[in-house]
Formats: sequence, structure tokens, C-alpha cells
Amino acid sequence: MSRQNGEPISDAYQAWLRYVRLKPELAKEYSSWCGAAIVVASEGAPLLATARKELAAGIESMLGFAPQESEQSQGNENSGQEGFLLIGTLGEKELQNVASESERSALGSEGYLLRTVEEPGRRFIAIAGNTDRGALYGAFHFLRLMQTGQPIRGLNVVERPAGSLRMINHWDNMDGSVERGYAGRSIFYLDGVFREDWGRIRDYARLMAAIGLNAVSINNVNVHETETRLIAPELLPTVAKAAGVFREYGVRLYLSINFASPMELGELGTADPLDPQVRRWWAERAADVYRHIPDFGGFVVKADSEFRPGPFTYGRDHADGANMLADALRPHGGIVVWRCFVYDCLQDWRDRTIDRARAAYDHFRPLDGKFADNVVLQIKNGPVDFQVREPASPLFGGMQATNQLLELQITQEYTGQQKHLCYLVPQWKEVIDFDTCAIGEGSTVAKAATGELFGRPVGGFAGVANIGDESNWTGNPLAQANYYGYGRLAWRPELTAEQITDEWVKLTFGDDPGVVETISRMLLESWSIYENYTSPLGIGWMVNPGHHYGPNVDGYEYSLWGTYHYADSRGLGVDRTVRTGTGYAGQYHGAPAAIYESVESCPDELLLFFHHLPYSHVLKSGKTIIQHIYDSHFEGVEQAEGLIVSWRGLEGKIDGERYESVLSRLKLQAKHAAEWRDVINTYFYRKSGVPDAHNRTIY
Ligand code: GCW
Repeated sequence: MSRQNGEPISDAYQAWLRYVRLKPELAKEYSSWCGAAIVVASEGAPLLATARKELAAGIESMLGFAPQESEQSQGNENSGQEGFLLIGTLGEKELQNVASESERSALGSEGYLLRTVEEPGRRFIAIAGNTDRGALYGAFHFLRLMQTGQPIRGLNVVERPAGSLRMINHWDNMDGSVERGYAGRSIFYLDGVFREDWGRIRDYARLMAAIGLNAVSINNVNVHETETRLIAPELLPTVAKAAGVFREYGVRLYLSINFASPMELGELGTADPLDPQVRRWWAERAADVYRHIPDFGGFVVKADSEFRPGPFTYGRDHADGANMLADALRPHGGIVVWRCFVYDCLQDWRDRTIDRARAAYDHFRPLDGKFADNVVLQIKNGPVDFQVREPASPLFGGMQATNQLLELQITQEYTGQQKHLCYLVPQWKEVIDFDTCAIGEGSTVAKAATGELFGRPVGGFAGVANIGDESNWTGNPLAQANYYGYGRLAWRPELTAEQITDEWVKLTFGDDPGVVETISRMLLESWSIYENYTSPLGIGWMVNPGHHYGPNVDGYEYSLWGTYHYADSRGLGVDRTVRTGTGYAGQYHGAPAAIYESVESCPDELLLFFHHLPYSHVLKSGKTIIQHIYDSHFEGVEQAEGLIVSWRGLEGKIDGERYESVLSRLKLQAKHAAEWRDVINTYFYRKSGVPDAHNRTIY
């Protein structure tokens, strides 16, 4: 890591790239393969240099010596039986025999293989891809195997990413603030200018590449005045510097743009996407961006959403808007990432026929097939807004002729703002594995989003970053697990939550079995604990307006934002059925549509998302709704207190900095969980008049 400034680099800063010294036995075994690192490179493979640098530094840190470096490919200079690493692209003659034709074609442009080759007189481990990028990802995989103590003899790993776009969205503003950021200020900007702390950005790019992320947008999707200028001539040279740092690690840079730029930056009187002058303006801006950044990724766009300008002003639709930008970017190979978070945020709470959950599908489904091939629609995991529990968005599987990205919120806006422990991988897995049944069984969200299901050219994941300038990146050291887990899922959605968790804990805290067991359990239980003491049975919200932290049951109930629970003295929930409600349930295909439509088959955890029911309704668990509300809130607080006890058991087994930092947050969490419990229980006790069956304290 380049961040030194005379200070020791902390474990927390190094995150999943700590590379601690390995135990002697393991070190001995690995050393016998790492005597030399030989890179076979031809011209134009700059990421091989990065791979070599990473391998050398990681191995030195773990084994105490750096492998000898050599450009020479022929054999092993150490002679005898000392193994070596052979890093490169499969087209090079030294690596040609390592993979078959069919294996090579299966690897695609980003995949890699790690393969042990033992021949008379020499033995080596090949770390190779069709491209230098593949080899770089392979190098990080190899280092991860060492860090987690895996056997490397007889290696035969073949991997390729599920989707082509594995992106991070930063909601950073140039004044240094981060919208929904809980880890300090922006790592990119301060007081209206770039911080130009390129060492830190490089360290960040490494963390990204190590988990296979390949794209980053560096400014908020709500593009304000200053950030509108990021595509203007005066700021592009600095944007280009940032792009250059990310490029060293194979990460392409994107910018969020303001749809009204032709008016705000240019001198035009309109931003109408069909106006020839507007189209010319964007084409020229795009060309200028590419003059500065030849591998620029493209534009991220939030249009006609939450007061952002967009094509609606001119009577045009989202396809008109997106395709206009796509035309501007196409000659340079860029893409448009167009967000589907579009709904009426000036809704009348009195009108129960309008349903915000329907909005994205209602807006975009009719446009399926109308978007250019270099447009990708970015769809939030659920139909509303990153609540603790939502069904998967019906746009997955609903749109079949349009590129898609699954948008996940890594930053914990509605899930405890990095004060509370809420590990989101289990939540994301439910969405990723959700079967849309769009073209028969097995039509999962993962397959729809990555493009596999409908044979789309572009697809993948976008995650909203939880990163800030705090020295541990995420404020709460355990929130690093969310970033890590996001990256791993974007690469391989079929990994289980348990696999990812085990890996992250070992990389981050070492392999002491007690430590691994405790932290893994805490992480894996934390989402359900958070759900228990917050908003029940899929209802969501009930938070303080604006900052979204802490309980406020009616905070949004009489607002314009379309997020209601409709609780009265008899019951609560939103009727989203086709038969008697808003019809949202009908946006799904066959099986899920039927399951959600009926009270009998709708799963408990989403019951109030789809149905309005009396407090006395009996859940599948056998409890009434009201008793479930009381029980889960009492239990959730006990569980939150239990997290403190578990964590205390780690004192002395992990470094003091991270120990104390997590402990103080867990204490805060338990206190705030009790507040949630008492506010929610009291509210529903007063509304319903039904006492707790166990006579516990409700106010
Ligand atoms: O969740 C909401 C957030 C906004 C955010 C918006 C979006 C960037 O409260 O802060 O704006 O979603 O996703 O566009």
C-alpha cells in the first residue's frame, strides 16, 4: 500500500490485502513454488506489470522474500526442482500448451486460469488469461489462496466473471460530502476541487481489482452545478489523472452527467434529446472526453427522477434520452448507464390507487427493445428503495430485449448507516437467486442481470459505494465485508454467503478458528437481527425523514414520497394484489405472481409488502401479526446485545484498533435497537389495543 506518510499502515486500511506473514509450515510449502516469478509479456499488456508488482509485494510480505524476477520465459533459472510462477497471456508461446483451445475460448476476455504444471526438470504454476486483465485477476486470486492457507499443489482453477460490467457508483460531491456516506468525506474531492491524493486512489483501485471490479463512476448521480463541469474542458485534465490511476488496475472510469448540461454548460436553450443542436453538443463533449481519456467508460444518468432533469420535459421518453447519449458515445466505445429509479415523488398520500412500487416497471417495461445496444438500464434490487426487505424488482425478467444491471446499495442508508452491523450479502443473495420464471424455471435475477438469460451484450452489477476518507475506508471496519461481498458476487453470483464470509474474515482477521467462527456468525446473523428490531414483514420505511436513521413510524406516512404502511386500529400493510389492490403483484411472471397474490402463499417476510391485513391475522409461523411485531422487536434487541457479548470474546485476539472501533458501534447499535423496539411496539400497541401475550414492557 502506498499510503505511508511515516505512519504505520494499519490492518484496517489494508482491508483484504493485508498479506500477513504465513506460518512456517505453510510458508515452506508455498516458498517451493515462489522462487521466481516469470512474466511473459508482449507489447501492449500493461496490466501484467501490475500483476507482477502485486505478486512480488504480496509474496514478499507473506513469505519474507520476493520471488526472483525475470523476463525470461525459458525454463527455471533456479534449476532443479524449485517451482516458479509463470504469469502472462495464453497467446504467448511459453503458455500456449497450458490451456486447450476450448478452455481458452471459455475464459473470455477477463477470465483466468491457475494451473500447476509438473514436467520433467521443471514445475511451475501458470497464472494466465487471454488478456493481461485476466492475468491480473488471476494474480489476485492466487494471492488470496495463499492468504487463506489453501493448498496450491495441483492447482486447477478456471474462472471467468458472470457479467461484463462490475461497477461501483460513488455518490460523492465535489464539496467533499458523500450523499448517504457514513465513512467520512469523499476520497476524491474537497471544497469544490479534486484532492489529488493519487496514492490513496491507487490503493482504492487495488482493493477494487483484487475482487474483480472493473468500472467506477466517481460522482453522485444527483449531479449538481460544480459536478456538471466534470465533462467540461477545465476539469477534464484532472479527471484524466484519476482515470489514469484506475487504469493501472484495469478499472474504467465513468462520470454521472446532468441531462441539462447543454443548457447549463453550453449556451443552448434546450436539452431536448431529439434537437439536432443538442445531439451535436453531446457528440462534441463526448469526443472531447475521449481526447482526454481514450478508455473512458461512459455516462451514468439519473434522469426524470427526484427532480433531476430528463427527457420528459420535452415530451420524449427514456429511450429517446438514453439513445441520444448512446449515439454520442458509440464512436468511442462508450456506454450509457441509465437508471430506472423513476417514480412520482410528489404523490398524494390520500390516493391509494397510486403505487410507487409499480413505477419503474410501468415506465420502462413498455420501452423494452427500444434502447440502443450500448445502453444498459440500471435497476435497483427492489421496486422501492433499498429497504431492509423488498421483493426483487419485476423488471428483471420483465425486460427481455434490453441490457440490464442489478443495482445494490453497499452503503447502509436504510440498514443502520454503518453504525449498526448489517451484513448485506445474505440479502443480496436472495435477490440474485430469485427465480423470475421469465422463461421457465431457473430464470434467476443473476442470469437476467448479467445478460446470460436473454443473450444481451452488456450486463452485470452496480453497487453504491460505502467508502469515505476514514482510515479504514468504511467507518465501521466490519462494513468492509459488504464491499468485499459485493465484488465477489458481481464476479460469481453463485458463491454462497457462507463462502464469501469465510474468505473475507480470514483475509481480514486471520485464520484463528475461534475468530473466524465468531465474526462469521455475527455477520451472517446481522441482517435478520436488524430486520427484527426495525420494520416488520416487508413493510419498510418507518424511519426519520431526510437522513433516514432511527425509528419514526409515521415519518413518511402523510408525505409526498409514496412510502406508506396504512396502519390503523385494525391492521396494516399495502394491498398490492391484482384482485383488490394496486396490481403490482401482476408485474411478475407466472409462479411468483401467483405466490405473492395470495395471502396463503405469500411468504411471511413479505406479507405486508403485498397485503393489508388485520393484526389478528395468523402467520405461517403460527403467531398473529401483532404478536410477531412484539416478539421480533424484543428478540432483535436481545440479539443486538448478544453481538456485544460475542465481540467481547475476541478481545486480545484481534488488533485493538478494530476491536475498539467495532465495540463502540455495537454498543450504539444496542441502544438504538432498544429505541426502535420501544417506538415500534408502543406505536402498534396504541393503534391496535392488543396487549403483548407475554406482558413485557410496552409504553
Ligand atoms: O435512496 C435514495 C436516496 C437518495 C438517492 C436516491 C437514488 C442519490 O435517499 O439519496 O440519491 O435514492 O438512488 O437516486
